[in-house]
Amino acid sequence: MVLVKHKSWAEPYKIKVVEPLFITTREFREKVIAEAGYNTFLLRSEDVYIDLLTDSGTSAMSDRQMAGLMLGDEAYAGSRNFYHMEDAIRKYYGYKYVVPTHQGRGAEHIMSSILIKAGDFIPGNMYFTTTKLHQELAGGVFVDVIVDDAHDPNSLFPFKGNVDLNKLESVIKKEGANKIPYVAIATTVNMAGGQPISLENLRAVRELTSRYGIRIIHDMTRVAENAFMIKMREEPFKDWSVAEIVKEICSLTDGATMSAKKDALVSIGGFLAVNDEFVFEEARNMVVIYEGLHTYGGMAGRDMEAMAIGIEESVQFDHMHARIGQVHYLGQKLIEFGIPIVRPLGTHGVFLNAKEFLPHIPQENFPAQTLAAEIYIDSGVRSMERGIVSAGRDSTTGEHRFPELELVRLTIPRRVYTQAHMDVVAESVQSVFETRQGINGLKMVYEPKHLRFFQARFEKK
Ligand code: P71
Repeated sequence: MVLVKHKSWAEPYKIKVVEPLFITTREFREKVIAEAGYNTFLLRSEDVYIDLLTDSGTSAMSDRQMAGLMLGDEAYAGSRNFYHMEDAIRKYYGYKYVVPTHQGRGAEHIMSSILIKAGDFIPGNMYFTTTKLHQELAGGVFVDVIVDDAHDPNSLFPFKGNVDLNKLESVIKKEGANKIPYVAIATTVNMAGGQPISLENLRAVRELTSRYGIRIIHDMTRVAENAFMIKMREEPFKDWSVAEIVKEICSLTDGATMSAKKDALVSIGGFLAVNDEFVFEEARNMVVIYEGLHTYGGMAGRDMEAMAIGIEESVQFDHMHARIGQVHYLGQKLIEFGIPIVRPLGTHGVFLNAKEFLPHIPQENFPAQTLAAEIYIDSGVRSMERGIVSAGRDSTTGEHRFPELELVRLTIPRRVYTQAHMDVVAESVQSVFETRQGINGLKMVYEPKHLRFFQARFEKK
């Protein structure tokens, strides 16, 4: 492990290739965001200056990964890159059986279809949009059992990804263990602000679920980021390596779904991994229907090679230190400017608290959606709504869900932007904050049936 001798961190790489950025005018941005229905998902990427929509598939590859692309074995069956990827998953995550998919939601689809039957309940540490939708499509109902602190943007609790064990045990007692195919544990919790779960809590969840014979399925999309936070914040593990903590987390669960577009530093890809041979057999049957053969699952050979290398890079201490250091640099600036954000800072982005930022806009007029559009207009910085639009409608009543957290996510791709970009972002958020009184809300004029936030359209109220 690299010893940290100085207070400051620096990126553990130098830049070999650059991609130019273009700055547009405010007038142009006002026009294109209106044309995009005030939805940042509907903007063209070339009209964006600094793109903080997501950290998904947007990270920079290393020269080793790029070299790996050239080693792509594009055979239809049995590509050598599949076996490299499988070896890396076994080595760093420890799961026995691997089924590749095109991305995370492909794995969620298969896992949910195999394990969930109509009338089941899936307790978890907060919902994620695609995960919950696949649980519902399989006939299940998601039940939130995360600690209350996770719903409070001002709570400074260091492990807001933790499960409230009393809530979990009440659900098990109320519904019966036979109605709970698994407990869904995410590392980190995206919708709470990229918040980690502690190892102590995960061990307690394991102990409780084992008593009732219930599985734990792990959404391991940002597991290495979670492991880094455990190392930093959880005393007993301060001398463990990130890799050791990652392995320990995985060993406390029965299987996982992964969007490799985040931690694993690739543009596309994912997998599901399990220790149970029966689930593996079922998943191998399903993958050929929906994703591709069981040795590529929708990925090219080159993608699998880049993933194998990316997994190894993701657990390096100095990589994670710089990655999360950059997120915290931006967050700290915003705190100094007095901007309301979710605290403590998480791992993959900074989350603005739109309810406090725009207190005069009622939640039904979409304060976070409005704020994301205003930041784009101010500077060309693209962010993402994570509030009432993302929460969707209640599947039984058809009414909007009104989540406690009404957030705008400034998500940082890995190894892509510099501290100077972060300064520009912070200054833009500050200038929108100074003019917040003059900002009005939106009304929704088009609403798709599923995952509405991707394609919904709005007009100024
Ligand atoms: C993110 C994404 C991508 C995304 C997905 C849905 C709405 C908006 C943006 C994807 C995740 C994730 C977690 C914890 C599963 C997926 C799905 N996140 N679990 O944060 O964060 O993976 O995109 O590869 O299908 O921008 P997938």
